[in-house]
Amino acid sequence: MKKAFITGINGQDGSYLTEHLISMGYEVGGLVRRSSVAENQTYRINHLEKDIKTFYGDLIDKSSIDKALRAFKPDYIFNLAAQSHVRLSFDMPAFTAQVNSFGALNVFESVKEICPEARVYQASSSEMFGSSVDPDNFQRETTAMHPVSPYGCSKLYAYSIARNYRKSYGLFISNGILFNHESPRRGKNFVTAKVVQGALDIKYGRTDKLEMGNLESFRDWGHSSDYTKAMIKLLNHSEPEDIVISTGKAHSVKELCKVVFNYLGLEYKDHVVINKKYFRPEELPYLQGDSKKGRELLSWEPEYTFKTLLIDMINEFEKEYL
Ligand code: NAP
Ligand code: F7E
Repeated sequence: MKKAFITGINGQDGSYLTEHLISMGYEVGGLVRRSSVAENQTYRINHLEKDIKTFYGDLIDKSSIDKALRAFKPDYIFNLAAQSHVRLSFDMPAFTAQVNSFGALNVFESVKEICPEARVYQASSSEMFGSSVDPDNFQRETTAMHPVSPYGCSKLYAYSIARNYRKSYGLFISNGILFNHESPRRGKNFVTAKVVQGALDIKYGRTDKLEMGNLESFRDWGHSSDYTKAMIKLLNHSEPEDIVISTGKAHSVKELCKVVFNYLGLEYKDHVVINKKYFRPEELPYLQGDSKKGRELLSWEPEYTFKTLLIDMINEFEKEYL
């Protein structure tokens, strides 16, 4: 039985990844932070509790990673833990770098010292491309990276040091450069979940308005369940690689609002109001990923489309209103 260890196991991706790994016969362990309100923290993995082994720890505290790796002895490590909110990374740039950059470095150092044979997945992000787009309007593995947020910069450091440790020390570290992916388990302050919840609040008479930021940016949105399957395929590939995972289709935030509100029989223009507080100091205007390399190398295809992703979120969120 292969052993997989996940940092960020109680996050959106960590929970889907755990389900996939268990269904494939892996033994799964993971790192969970100490939280003041423990009751709220593990809701995404409570249903998996009896099948997984969790360790208290924090990426900022290398000794906690060391202890967990020594005890669990993983074959695979998925480094998903991060301060993952781009807008908030402008409010907390140093903390974001501590966790996302130096936290990743801590993981790679621990792997080098304790389990150098383990295969490591680093959760890299399309946010690393920033303002850079190829002339055909896609971003791919070869596209220059010019991040436009503290989050993007922090992830670029982790991506780069992963490649450096691969070459310098022969570690098996792969970067999954994932474009936006969502699900019913998405944090409610990311735009898809915010719009779905806001539209449902309006449909069920709890409010009449939804305050939003920039509606003009474009994102390439996929489903976390599909994308976490690609993570497993990437670590089972014979060589460490850096690959893009995306749907290849860009939609604007405005279009997102339109689709969700229309599905619920509402007109978004009657309810959405702009509040500058949700704008970023610098916006990433356009993301559209070319995942040809990953699809061919890993025989991976997404099952969800933009529309079916949103319907999945609406249906799951709506259960709380019925
Ligand atoms: P998420 O739901 O925000 O989960 C992040 C996880 O990291 C949570 O379990 C969180 O624990 C944990 N964490 C945060 N700081 C930590 C620390 N200092 N030490 C240990 N654990 C810590 O994010 P996600 O959507 O699942 O994304 C997973 C990874 O992929 C992240 O690295 C993210 O940056 C990256 N990524 C995401 C996307 C996307 O669109 N979802 C795209 C590209 C890359 P708490 O619950 O205690 O906060
Ligand atoms: O914003 C716009 C906002 O916060 C998407 C993370 O998973 O994907 C995610 O980062 C867009 C932006 O995701 C609101 O300005 C408008 O243009 O859902 P988001 P993100 O910043 O793209 C990348 C790939 C990651 O790696 C990250 O971890 O929507 N937008 N109005 C808004 N966004 C939010 N959050 N709230 C608004 O009210």
